[in-house]
Order: sequence, then C-alpha cells, then structure tokens
Amino acid sequence: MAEDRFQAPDYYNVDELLTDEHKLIRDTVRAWVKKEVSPIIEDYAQRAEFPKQIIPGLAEVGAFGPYIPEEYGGPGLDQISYGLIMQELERCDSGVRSTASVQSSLVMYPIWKFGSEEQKKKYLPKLASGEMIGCFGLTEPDHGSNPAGMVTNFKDMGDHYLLNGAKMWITNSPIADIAVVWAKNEEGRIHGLIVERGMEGFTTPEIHGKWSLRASVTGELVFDNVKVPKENLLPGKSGLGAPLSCLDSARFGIAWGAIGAAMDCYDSALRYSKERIQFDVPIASFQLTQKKLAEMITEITKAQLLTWRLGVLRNEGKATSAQISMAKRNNVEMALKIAREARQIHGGMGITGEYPIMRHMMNLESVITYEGTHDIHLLITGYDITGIPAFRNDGKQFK
Ligand code: TGC
Ligand code: FAD
Repeated sequence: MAEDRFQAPDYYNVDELLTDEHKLIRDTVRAWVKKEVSPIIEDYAQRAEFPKQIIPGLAEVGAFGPYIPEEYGGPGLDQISYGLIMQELERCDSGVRSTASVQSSLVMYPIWKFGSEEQKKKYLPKLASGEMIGCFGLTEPDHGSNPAGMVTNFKDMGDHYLLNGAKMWITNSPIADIAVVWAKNEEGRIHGLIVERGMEGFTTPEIHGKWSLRASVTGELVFDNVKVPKENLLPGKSGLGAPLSCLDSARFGIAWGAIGAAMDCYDSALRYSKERIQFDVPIASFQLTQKKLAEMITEITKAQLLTWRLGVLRNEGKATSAQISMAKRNNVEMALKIAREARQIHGGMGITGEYPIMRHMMNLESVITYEGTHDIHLLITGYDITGIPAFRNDGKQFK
C-alpha cells in the first residue's frame, strides 16, 4: 500500500464533543496504526494471513478490553473510548478491529459479566495483555441468524461436562488459546463454557478461500466428546440473552469501526480526486465527483453524531439493544456505499492494493453480515417500534 496519508474528516467539529482523554486515546491508536499496521496490512491481506506480531501492540494501546476495570488488567476506559479505538483500528482494516472486538466484547466481556471471580482472575489479565487470545462460538453451520436453534450441547457427567457439536465462522479460532462457547444443557438451556486449547477432542480447523477479511483468521470449533471441567461454566447468566448481550457490546464497537473504514475511503477519494487529472483538470472539478464526495461526508457526519450519542447513552447505561442495532446497520451500510463510490473515484487504480478501498469494500461485505445481518437488524428495529417480532413466520409471535 502507498504511504498512509490519512487525515480524519470532522465536518461538524465532533472533536468538541470529546474529552481530552478521548482525543489522546484516539490519537495514540491512530499514530500506532500508521506506524505499525498500515505499512504491512495490504501485504498480509493479499497473502490471507493475520499479522500476529501486532498482538502486543494492540494490547499496549488498550484495544483488548478497553472498558475492563484495572483490577482485572484492563485500562478501565469509558464506552466512547472503546468506540474510538475500534474506529481507528477499522480505519486501517476491519480484520484488525475484528481481532480486538472479539477479544474485548465477546471473550473478556462475558467472563467479566458472567464469570466467577476465579475465572476473571485466571483469564482477564492474560487476555488484556495479549498473552492469551480468545474466540467466541455462537454460530453453527445450520444456525446463523437463529442461534436459539443451536444443537451444540453438554451433558453433566458428575465431575465434568461432556461437550459435543460444532461452531462455524469463528473469528480467531485457529489461533485462540480459549473459546467462549455457547451450548445447551440437557434441559435445552443455553450456557457459556470456557474451552481451552489442548482439551482432548477439541479442534479448530481454519476456513480458507475468503475474499473478505483476509487479514483476519476464521475457523470452526469442533467438539468431539470434550471433557470440560465444571469450573469452566460461566455461572452468572444463562439463556440466549447472555450471548446476545455480548453482541450488544460488539455491535456497538462495529458501529464506530465502520465510520473508520468510511473515513479512510473518503479521505483517499478526496485526495485522489484533487491529484488525478483528466480532460486537463483534476477530476474533483467535475460535478459528478463532487456529488459523490459531498454525499460521503454528509453520511459520515450523520453517522458520527448518531454514534457519539449512542456512546453517551451507553456510558449512562441507557442504550437499548435496538438503538445499537440501528447504529450498526446504518453505519455499516453507509461505509459499504462509500467504499463503492470511492472505488469509482479511483478508477482502475481503485481495484489495486495501492489504495485501501477494495480491501475495505471486501471486508465490509463480512461486517454487514456478521454480528447480525443487515436484515436482522432491520427486523430488530421493526420489532422495537411495532412490538411484533417478525423473525419467525410460524405465527407464534401473534399468539
Ligand atoms: P428472542 O426471543 O428475541 O430473545 C431471547 C432472549 O434474549 C433477550 N435478548 C437480548 N438480550 C440482550 N441483548 C440483546 N441484544 C437481546 N436480544 C434479545 C430477549 O429479551 C430474550 O430474553 P428472555 O429472558 O426473555 O429469554 O430471541 P430470538 O430467538 O427470537 O432471536 C432474536 C434475534 C434474531 C434478534 C437474535 O437471535 C439475533 O440477534 N440473531 C443474530 C445472530 C447474531 O448476531 N450472531 C452473531 C454471532 S457472533 C459474530 O458474528 C461475531 S463476528 C466477530 C467479529 O469478527 O467482529
Ligand atoms: P443465515 O442466517 O443463513 O442468513 C442468510 C440470509 O437469510 C441473510 O441475508 C439473512 O439476513 C437472511 N435471513 C435469515 N433469517 C431471516 C429472517 N428471519 N428474516 C429475513 N431474512 C432472514 N459467528 C460467531 O459466533 N463468532 C464469530 O467470531 C464469528 N465471526 C465471523 C467472521 C466472519 C468473517 C463471518 C462471515 C461470520 C462470522 N460469524 C461469527 C458468523 C456470523 O455471525 C453469521 O454469518 C451471521 O450471523 C449470519 O448467519 P449465516 O451466515 O448462517 O446466514
């Protein structure tokens, strides 16, 4: 990739809504990304490889569990700080943000919220320092949007649990030391279990051939009569609401992250349009180019304001799941549309690795699907405003 010349757009002075600490955190992550990740990311994406060497740096800038309290090894930051960190990481690559948001929201969060004191002390400091990498197993081959239908299950064998089943599309599974796995007990109730690499019968085959999130590693989790110690069950919460509340945290991070990807595409397109000459003038002088750029900055600005407000609500403990869904859905679609328009502004150069556009565009095709698809989030808003869930058409919701 060409030199990282990113300059963040801030059309409505959103900076004035941030504290000095927020800006310091954001600028620190931005500088680290420019120095350590931007120079290598394109190469790793082309090779479909995760740059493992960035793990200690991610830990150092506070990207692993930003809001986890200091007593468990986290930096104890607020939700807006968490969002800004995700924005800066995804500004570089959605896969880098994925690594941090899975570790933070899908592994550390459930251990922090639903784990025993022993589990918190055992795992959280190592996850915060990057000494340990975690993954989150909810999706199954036959149960994606409908996790309630999961078939992965565990039986109480007296002195341990016996876990069987498989999870699919799991970010970081091939490199993870632990997996937070959601499975049904004999009564069909969903619980979280911490499964450690090395347990007999537990394997994590990698999924190859992705055209998206190529710098992030994705795999399966396979459980073949895995003996899980009883102390590895998360005691604090059971039922589908437990994994779904982790998704709230991750979706919140994605809402911010998508703004980062959009900003990068806009910034690159704006610069390119001023430098690229056609018909003896910069292409930025054509009204059709200006329309694209003006619409991009309008959408980015709206997303920034929406997301900042969501951050305030989340800091106050008042953000609803449906509000988070709206921001995730809006911002990812916004970013994807901007990536497509930015690709056009770059002409043929837009399809090369010289510019980050095509990589962002391909990445966002996963982001719009994972953590709840675009349409599922629409239905969550529909449910919230009408009171009628439309996820199932078996008529049960009308009884
Ligand atoms: P439903 O009956 O509506 O709800 C079941 C229980 O859960 C509660 N609940 C929530 N709790 C907390 N947060 C939320 N967001 C919640 N949404 C629902 C609900 O109140 C109920 O509680 P209770 O006590 O009454 O039992 O559930 P449903 O089966 O009808 O499904 C609803 C639906 C479709 C919205 C849900 O299943 C859903 O969100 N599906 C999408 C699945 C999904 O997002 N999977 C993501 C997997 S992880 C991932 O993609 C990681 S990508 C990582 C990366 O690389 O960044
Ligand atoms: P499906 O659920 O089969 O959906 C297919 C289509 O049907 C979609 O368009 C969907 O919107 C539509 N559809 C489904 N139900 C309805 C409905 N009721 N009404 C209207 N339309 C509907 N999962 C994890 O647990 N952990 C991870 O770390 C993780 N990482 C991922 C990384 C990547 C790169 C990807 C691609 C996925 C990851 N996922 C992970 C899985 C992800 O959450 C699922 O892909 C997602 O929830 C959608 O499930 P699905 O792919 O099975 O699609």
